Amino acid sequence: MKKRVAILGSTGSIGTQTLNVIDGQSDKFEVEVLSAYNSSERLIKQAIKYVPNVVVIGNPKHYAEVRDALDPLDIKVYSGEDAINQIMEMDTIDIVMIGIIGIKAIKPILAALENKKRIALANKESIVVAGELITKSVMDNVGQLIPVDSEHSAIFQCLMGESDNAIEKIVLTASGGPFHNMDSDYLSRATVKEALAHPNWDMGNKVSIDSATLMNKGLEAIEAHWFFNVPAENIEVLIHPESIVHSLVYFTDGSIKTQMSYPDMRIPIQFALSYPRRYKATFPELDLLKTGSLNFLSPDVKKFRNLALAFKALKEGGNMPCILNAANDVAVQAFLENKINLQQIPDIVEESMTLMPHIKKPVLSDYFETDTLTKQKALELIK
Ligand code: MN3
Repeated sequence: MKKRVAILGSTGSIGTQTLNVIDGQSDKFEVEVLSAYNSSERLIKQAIKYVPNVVVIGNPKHYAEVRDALDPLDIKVYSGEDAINQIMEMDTIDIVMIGIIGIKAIKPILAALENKKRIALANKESIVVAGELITKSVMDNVGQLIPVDSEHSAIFQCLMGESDNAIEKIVLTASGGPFHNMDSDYLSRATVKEALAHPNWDMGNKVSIDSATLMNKGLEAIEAHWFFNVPAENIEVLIHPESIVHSLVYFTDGSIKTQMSYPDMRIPIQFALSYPRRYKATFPELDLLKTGSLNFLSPDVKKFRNLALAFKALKEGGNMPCILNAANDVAVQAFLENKINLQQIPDIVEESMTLMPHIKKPVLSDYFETDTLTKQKALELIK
């Protein structure tokens, strides 16, 4: 029987690549739910092509438009963020792809876990901010939370069959973004266009800027801590400009395992859907004879201060990663709007971490409150 997939954020980068994977594996998977927040036109086009049982348009403003367009087809159309949580109760969903960005993914993730759905998690912010609650829910529900982030998918694959063995350390690889060779001065003059031009990966704007500042890797260190239960001291970052080695796991016996492939998100997306099986890919396989040499360098944490700030937030715990993430969100947006330069992003993040109250044992509502208050604070700092 085909696995039925719900895609949250189906019109975004992860969502469209997930549909592309399903196109190539149409005997294995089918689309049960498509959901987007604002992109109603693209959502309608996708719904006409895939004819899922349910379509959710997040923003109620677009509800009538989507409902009317899909009226001739036998598709239920819902609207609003609560609808996304409610559809997790549908027993016709096997796998939920979380392709939306931001902490608004936390509630759908918890709802999916409670309803025993496999989660393919492409959203970083949710586990960075609420990793403690999410991993507790995974334990309580004996849930399946499979990483889609390429580094974490690599680590996850390296750890298959290793549950009885201690991990000595995890090394996350980073392309270094477009600026890893540039000096700090250059970074403070970098344009939005340069910062968005990621060398290897095709990604959304927010992740591209986070890659250029290495905040992306900082958030991924926090993500790795929660996914694999490894302390901050045993997580390291290596710059690897070719993006072929997608992270490494060091074991105590001196062995190092890695997963290699071209930088193509469809590989971790497909694996999160097919796990524990592997299906024949419809996209190109890595040719080592064509990749040339692979290089590894230490990240410069003086130049890329976000990376050090993220490790600091991870060590302090509680709502500190939430403060880091919220301040960074606002600062990245301000950079995209040309209000601050790239090197002011860590300034805003660091000041927010100093000024916001640290809650050591936050509950769910604390995260949403911390997010709102930190964003207000960061906006004040930018003005
Ligand atoms: Mn990644």
